[in-house]
Amino acid sequence: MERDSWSRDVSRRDFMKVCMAVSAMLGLPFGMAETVAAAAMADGRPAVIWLHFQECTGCSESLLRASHPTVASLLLETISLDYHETLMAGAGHQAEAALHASMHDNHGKYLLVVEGAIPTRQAGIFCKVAGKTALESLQEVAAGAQAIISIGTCASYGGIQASAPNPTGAVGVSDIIKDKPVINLPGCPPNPYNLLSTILYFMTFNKLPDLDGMGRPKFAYGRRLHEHCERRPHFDAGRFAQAFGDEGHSQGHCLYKLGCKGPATYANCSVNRFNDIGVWPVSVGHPCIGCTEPAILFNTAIADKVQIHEPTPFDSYAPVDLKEKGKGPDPLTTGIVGLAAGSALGAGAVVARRLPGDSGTEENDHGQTD
Ligand code: FSX
Ligand code: SF4
Ligand code: F3S
Repeated sequence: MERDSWSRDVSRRDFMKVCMAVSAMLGLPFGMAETVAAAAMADGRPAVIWLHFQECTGCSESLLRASHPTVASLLLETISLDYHETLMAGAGHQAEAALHASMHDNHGKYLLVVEGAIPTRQAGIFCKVAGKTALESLQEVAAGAQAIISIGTCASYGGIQASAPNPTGAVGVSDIIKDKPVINLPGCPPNPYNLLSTILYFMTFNKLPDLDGMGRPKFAYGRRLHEHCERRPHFDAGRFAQAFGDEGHSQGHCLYKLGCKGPATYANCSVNRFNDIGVWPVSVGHPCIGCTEPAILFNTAIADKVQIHEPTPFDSYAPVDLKEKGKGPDPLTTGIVGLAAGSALGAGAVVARRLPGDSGTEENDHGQTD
């Protein structure tokens, strides 16, 4: 049975547009948007308990800051958010009562969303809510959950709290909970569309989407964002910003030499952008810092270049014309590009060290300084 109206905040038209976007993101066949919409409109919204541990609340902020059509409105009307420490009106014993009522009434059926890392050192005393450690709360609430969504890099892998020397022994949910399905939605913060898509997928098919080896849904984290970056033609042509504010930077050239981690970062930011106004870090001139990758985020200096092991084909934008007057590489570097055809990164890095304005630092074919 469906509800007969959707929402005061979101028109039916915007609702269907979001369902179509979500269906496309999920890689569902054309026409499945209606099925997704029907699942979202069905009675019996899934109960969701949202716990906060060691984090900055940026995941919730990112969700609530989403603009028109409001992803937050869609999400909050699709689910029954029974407990969320920073959003709920209740506090103290009233909040605890709401948590335990939901756990009791929806035992085995609720979704648990965890935001933040879990400290494990000294029995987890570094994070306590309502007299219980994060470790105790997680174990207690996870026991009755149908599935768990770790939102953000902190809940997925420990995030900034787990960076060296990790004084509190912070870890992600899947390091502790082994007997429940756990899906990781890393990002610091993650894109709220990835949460909405995951929940709508769960409501439509009553199961979690396919995951990669790091517990991330393949629909969102299946490809490196470098493959779809709008600066990629510049990368392939060997045109790099050498410093923040230089001519290349202001002309939108590739940010690899400023430390962009896009070639090693699995995420859909370059396609599924933020804030519904089409922005993402690289589009506004900041190198990707690899916020979905635990091995990179807070473990690699922002200016360090990532090693590129498998150059990926560029498949979403037309190649830049290398002969464009006054802008392309010189004939020598063009020749190098030709010789290295099929190895885009190698070509880009080799060309880059010959561009005017380079500091002269020698780089190997993987873009790392010798
Ligand atoms: Fe913050 Fe969330 Fe980063 Fe962590 O996002 S944006 S520190 S991933 O848990 O609140
Ligand atoms: Fe885009 Fe970064 Fe790749 Fe350059 S290195 S093409 S800025 S993702
Ligand atoms: Fe994070 Fe890089 Fe996307 S920093 S938001 S994965 S562009």
